[in-house]
Amino acid sequence: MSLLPSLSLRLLSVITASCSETESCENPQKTCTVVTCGFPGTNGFPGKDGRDGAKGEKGEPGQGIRGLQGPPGKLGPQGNPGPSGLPGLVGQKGDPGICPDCGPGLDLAEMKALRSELNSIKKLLLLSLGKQVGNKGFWTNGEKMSFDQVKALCTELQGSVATPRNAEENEAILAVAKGDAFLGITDMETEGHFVDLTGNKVAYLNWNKDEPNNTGNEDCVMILKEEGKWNDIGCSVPLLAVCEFPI
Ligand SMILES: [Ca+2]
Ligand SMILES: [Ca+2]
Repeated sequence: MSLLPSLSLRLLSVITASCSETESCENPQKTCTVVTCGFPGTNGFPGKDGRDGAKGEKGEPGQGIRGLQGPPGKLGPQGNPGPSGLPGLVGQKGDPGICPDCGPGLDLAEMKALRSELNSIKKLLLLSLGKQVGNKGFWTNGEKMSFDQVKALCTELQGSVATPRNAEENEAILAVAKGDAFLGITDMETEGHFVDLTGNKVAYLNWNKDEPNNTGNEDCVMILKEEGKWNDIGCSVPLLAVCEFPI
């Protein structure tokens, strides 16, 4: 029962608050129509606590004494390997090795005997795999390659590209190659001036009809499998490799 007067007072205060603060209730236009102006009510109970406000900015570091440094943290994962470094300088030449089982070096007679034996083996191989004419042997590996590759192959085998000096050698090369093959003759230095691989002009020639014609910069020479005639041809065209060796 004691709440009734208090409620009336609160209602009165609400209605009173709806009036303008700057206008007096004496103004007939602004006068409340339901309840006449009365005395202001007493303050109500405090409302509930509001929500937490937004997080404030980080404060300035404190001015107190700094604590001791803690122990080091755990070892992190291994990083990716870095790029390779520059190659080092070439070291000095080492001392000659020692071969206790090699015995004393060969004398001149033994060297000659060994060379003779090596030549005999080479001759046997050429006779079985190639063809001999006079003191020359011709041999092929049966593979087609560019002129530079033929040159490199023959040099590696301590020979040179087959170069016929007469009709007999030309026939022997054809018999060994059994197909179109490079000869050790070019006009790379001077167009139309055909020389062997030592730079000497070749005396024996066996050109096919209308050759050499240098069609499309032909500076190398091939032996044709038909009749063994010659044609000048580009040096990069793959042809059979035939090497010659002194016997
Ligand atoms: Ca030419
Ligand atoms: Ca030609």
